[in-house]
Amino acid sequence: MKILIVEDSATIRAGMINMISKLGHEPIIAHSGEEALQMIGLTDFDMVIMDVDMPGLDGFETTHLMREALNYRWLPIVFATGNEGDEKVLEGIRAGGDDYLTKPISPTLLEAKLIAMQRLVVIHNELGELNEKLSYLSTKDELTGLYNRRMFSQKAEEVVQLSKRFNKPVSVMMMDVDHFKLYNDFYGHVEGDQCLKMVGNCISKIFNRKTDLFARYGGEEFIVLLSDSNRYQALEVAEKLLNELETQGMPHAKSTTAAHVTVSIGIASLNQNEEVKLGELIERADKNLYVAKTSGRNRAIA
Ligand code: GH3
Ligand code: MG
Ligand code: MG
Ligand code: MG
Ligand code: MG
Repeated sequence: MKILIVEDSATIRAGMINMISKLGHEPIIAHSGEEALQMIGLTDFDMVIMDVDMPGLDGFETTHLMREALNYRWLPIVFATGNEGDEKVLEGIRAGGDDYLTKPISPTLLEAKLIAMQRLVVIHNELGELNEKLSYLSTKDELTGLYNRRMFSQKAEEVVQLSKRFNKPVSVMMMDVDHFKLYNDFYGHVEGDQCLKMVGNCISKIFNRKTDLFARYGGEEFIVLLSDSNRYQALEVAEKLLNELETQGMPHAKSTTAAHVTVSIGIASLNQNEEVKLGELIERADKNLYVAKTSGRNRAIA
């Protein structure tokens, strides 16, 4: 571990540097609370041993400010108190300290505290990674890497509200892979998954404006929200997607629509001055999707 020693006394500093180095850790020095605070963000360390009594900012004030500067990212802080008594210990823990050592510091106790803190750091980092994974999983669809339905709904609602406020058009596109059951039955589920990935890739390629929002909505269904686009503009991009799928030309031997994998698209647009919610737009897009399906598939209906 890289251990930041915040200590104004040269004698105590020298002793701590010696002990910490012997235990195989790397000591980093700050001569005052102010210096320690300046180091945040510039120097990397895993733990802090903080003197309490210092001229200028004392250990408690420094801890408080350090926690703030770290934006509450956790970092173990262990106080090194003199023999000021139990009240000081309580005050230190309240100020944000995780543990304390009493001066003169016993090398054995220092070693014990470092082991305990290192264990906490490991657990903390593991939790942090898990948390990151979880928040990723809660927004993305694992197969295609596109947003999932949850994330889409969350973001799309905001876009629709903003569009209404600024009186801009917005369009929703529902798309569904044609004869996908037959695809799975003929090629198998693994190939079926590859097919969905391909469709996902085409969608990311075609809907490439920064404001385009798209997601895997469910099984073989995808959804797109186009900001600042009316039904004609939406139809135009939808055609581009149909063409892109044709260019990709992934064979679909069992499709009665085309020799390649195709999708059907239903579009609904929020017209200027119209008061509708995202849910109603999606419903309307779904109805047009049904029309696209029943009128021959591989097409967009708005
Ligand atoms: P249509 O052209 O009318 O849309 O017909 P379809 O066969 O595509 O529609 P249907 O709803 O009957 O079948 C959808 C199929 O999609 C059934 C389901 O097993 C399959 N499916 C849904 N999710 C996945 C997935 O993640 N992977 C694979 N391989 N198949 C999936
Ligand atoms: Mg001191
Ligand atoms: Mg479907
Ligand atoms: Mg279906
Ligand atoms: Mg389908």
